[in-house]
Amino acid sequence: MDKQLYDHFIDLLEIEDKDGALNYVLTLLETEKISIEVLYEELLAPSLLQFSCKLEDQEICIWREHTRTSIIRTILEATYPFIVKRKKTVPVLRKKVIVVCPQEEYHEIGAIMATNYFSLAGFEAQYIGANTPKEQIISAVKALKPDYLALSVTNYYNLFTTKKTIDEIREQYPHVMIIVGGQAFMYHNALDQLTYDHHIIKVQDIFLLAEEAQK
Ligand code: B12
Repeated sequence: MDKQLYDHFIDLLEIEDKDGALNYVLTLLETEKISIEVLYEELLAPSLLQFSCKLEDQEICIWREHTRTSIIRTILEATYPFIVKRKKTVPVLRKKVIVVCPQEEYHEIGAIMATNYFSLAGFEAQYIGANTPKEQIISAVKALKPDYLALSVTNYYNLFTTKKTIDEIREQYPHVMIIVGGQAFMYHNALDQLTYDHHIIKVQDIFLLAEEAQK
């Protein structure tokens, strides 16, 4: 992607110009200058992951980070019509995935992006939400009968709850395939105690999973 596009987007975010940033992204999508994938991976994700404050701005850092997150969240939701449009061109897999963040996990931008990727790859994808108690995840699995349960975890401290959730799903619904994704799984040994079927690091790899699911 053209670095100028990213720099301009960051300039708009730096001055917290929500309308400007939203219009800029929507124009890029409408004119097909960028794809959803490029938008998510090269504009939206890095704008959060690389957020930093100057030393003299420490006092205003937290609310500025929250403001930026809120802008990105709005932009992400505003891309949904483009997902709906593209979904019509994608072969249907007849595989259902539910995406969820376990209890105490409030980071959900990555989970929403992953859900949209699942949709673009042909899955029937449903995002349940952030901070979802184990009982609610089990209830959703019971009601929706998914082929896959995808857990998004960012905070390392939520891995214990994640393990308990997975163990119970495994026991009650052994045919449901478990997918894990998110920053928490990148820590050393993070996956050791878990029984999972797929650990997806790059969201693009959801398309590879779709190919495998088709076989
Ligand atoms: C935005 C943000 C928040 C927001 C989240 C809002 C929201 N609605 O999501 C709020 C303000 C709520 C927040 C709160 C906190 N945060 Co915070 N937050 C961030 C920040 C700046 C960006 C996270 C983000 O959205 N990244 C962009 C997305 C797109 O990236 P991603 O999540 O990695 O997702 C990608 C992949 O991982 C993957 N993926 C993710 N999930 C899944 C799932 C599947 C199935 C698949 C296939 C792929 C996949 O796909 C995505 C696209 O590539 C990070 C900084 C950082 N370096 O990450 C800190 C960060 C994650 N937070 C951190 C912390 C410590 C906290 C708090 C504890 C702070 C506090 N003291 O209150 C709380 C914890 C809340 C909780 N209990 O969950 C730490 C985590 C450290 C750790 N222990 O692991 C970080 C790393 C900041 C830091 N450098 O210290 N945070």
